[in-house]
Amino acid sequence: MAILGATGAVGTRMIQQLAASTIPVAKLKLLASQRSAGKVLTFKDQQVTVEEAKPESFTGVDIVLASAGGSVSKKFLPEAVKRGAVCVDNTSAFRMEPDVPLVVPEVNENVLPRHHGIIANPNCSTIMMMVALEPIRQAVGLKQIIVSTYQAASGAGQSALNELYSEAQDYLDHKDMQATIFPTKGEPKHYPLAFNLLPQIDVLEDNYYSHEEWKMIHETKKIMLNDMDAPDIKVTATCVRVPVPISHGESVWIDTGDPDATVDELRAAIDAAPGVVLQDDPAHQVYPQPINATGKRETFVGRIRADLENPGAFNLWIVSDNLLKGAAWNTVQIAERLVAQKLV
Ligand code: A2P
Ligand code: 11C
Repeated sequence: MAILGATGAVGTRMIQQLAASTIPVAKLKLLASQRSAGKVLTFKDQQVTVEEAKPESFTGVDIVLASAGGSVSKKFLPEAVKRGAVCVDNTSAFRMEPDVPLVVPEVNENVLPRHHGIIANPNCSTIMMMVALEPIRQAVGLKQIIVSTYQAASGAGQSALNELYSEAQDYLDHKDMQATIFPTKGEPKHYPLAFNLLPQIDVLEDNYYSHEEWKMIHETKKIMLNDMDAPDIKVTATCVRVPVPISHGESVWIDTGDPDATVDELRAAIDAAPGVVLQDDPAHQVYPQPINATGKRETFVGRIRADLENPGAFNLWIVSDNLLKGAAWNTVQIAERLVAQKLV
């Protein structure tokens, strides 16, 4: 196996998740940029030296887990496929290609056999929403989703997380905060995230939606309905970066289309589903929080309330570790399913 982007916020967690997975790993290659070549990382009880990624790095590799950015995936994954590897890609590079399955194993593992060498891991904020809403869709139906996200700094990578910490320190030291990354690299303006909220994740498109919002809309349709433009579930999103290090939160309004649906039915559906934990005890102030979800593979759901004026509609609060279920764990989980289904 190989991990491309092994030194990053997601890559380092892929190493841990792989070590804890059911996949038998005979040999692991850790690949990153030239900057990290020679660095030594630990996999299980072995010391593994990081290598600079090159097309030849993938010779003899069965499975590649990639999280080194879209352009790096575009450059290397076709080379890996050419050399016989199956790639699970955590970037957005191939997600919308029709022959690339976009997979959340709890929801649509059935599309895995259609792969042609590349399987895409969805965006973190989409994955957690799918794990929470698919059981509701199956039990009572799903016609519409309106989501507002509260996304952690680590979604933008390790250097962005470091920037949040240094800004927070500067703020507390009464110094000017130095913003160079948020809202997103490559934009002309940067704003501090510490003690702030930024309603922009990724670039703003011509219609003024951010690319992150676009992903939530179209990835949801591709995962749930197998068609990125399917009209059967209406989706709209507002994505906001919050000064939380790890774990995204989402406030989600849904219309199930069933005016007789009840909170108890939603709770029962979530309680019975894999990968999602009901954490909803208002009498005892129990609800999901990023601080508690961090380090866990599951997605947590609470604050389930019926919309008081729209029968069949509900509000929910969803939290999950964006680096684990949102990225490293979902990627390793896909690889586990590929091995179990003998698709590698
Ligand atoms: P490196 O540490 O050598 O820069 P993050 O998402 O936390 O920002 O991490 C990005 C990951 O992608 C890191 O492992 C980084 O390696 C890797 N990476 C960045 N550019 C390249 C590249 N051109 N080739 C291979 N890996 C890359
Ligand atoms: C963020 N959701 O929080 C993004 C990170 O398409 O895989 C993941 C981007 C992606 O910034």
